[in-house]
Amino acid sequence: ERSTSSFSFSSYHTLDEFSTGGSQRPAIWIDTGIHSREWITHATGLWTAKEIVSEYGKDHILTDILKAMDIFIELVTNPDGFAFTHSMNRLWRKNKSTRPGVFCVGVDLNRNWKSGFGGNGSNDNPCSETYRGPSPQSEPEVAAIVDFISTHGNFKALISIHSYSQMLMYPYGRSLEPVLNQIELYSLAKDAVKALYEVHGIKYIFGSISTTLYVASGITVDWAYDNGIKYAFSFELRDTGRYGFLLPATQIIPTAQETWMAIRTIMEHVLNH
Ligand code: ING
Ligand code: ZN
Repeated sequence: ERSTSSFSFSSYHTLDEFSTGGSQRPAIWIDTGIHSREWITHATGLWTAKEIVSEYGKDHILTDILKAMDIFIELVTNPDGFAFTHSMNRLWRKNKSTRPGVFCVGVDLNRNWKSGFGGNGSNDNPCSETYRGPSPQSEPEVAAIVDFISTHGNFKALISIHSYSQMLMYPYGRSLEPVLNQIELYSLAKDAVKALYEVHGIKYIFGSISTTLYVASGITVDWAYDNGIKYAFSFELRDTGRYGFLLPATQIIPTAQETWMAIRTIMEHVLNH
């Protein structure tokens, strides 16, 4: 049982690995905070890391998962944006990249991925909140993940955590076309949402991104799916808009507890398939 910070991009930008040994075991990726203002996601990821470490050896399902697979969590996926939400603008979403001759700051890191880059539901205007950037993976935050996951070569699941809206979704975002295993993903999402509901009675809706929310191109989970990660999910955590991004601190632990049960359901399925 160990939890190690296996490498870091900067003091702020670290990846946590949970592993019981082996090498290049089948792995599960979780990222939080790709949009800096979605503070409940970082908090949920941190609580999840604590839960994984403290429940290993006690929770039989988690123990079985960790005996066969490794879990990686990137908590602060957009470090510059996150710092800016503390110092200047609590509602900043994008990263903080600047380019010569471009007046507006920042790229939407959930539009900068190669799959469907430039398609519907992304924007080529640098001043837009969904600006996709000049080219696929132009942003170091995205390029680092692409490089890490591709080099590793054995990721089976990817879970990208956003807020808010109370949804659990799978590809595609870029089109209404169903993925090949959409029946399996639908039924797994249904089970995960049920496990979540049983904790505190919070209702999530689920389905593909494009049919549940809206069409969005160049997104993390479409890239994962297109690169062979057949269990690719995106959460939108609490709430449904009363507090939105400014979710009160009293809801952090309940949100993390219920989200964990959904994540655990997904991991258990991945272990058995
Ligand atoms: N909404 C997401 C956004 O990037 C989303 C919706 C999630 C799209 C997952 C695609 C994949 O527009 C928020 N709240 O960030
Ligand atoms: Zn988001």
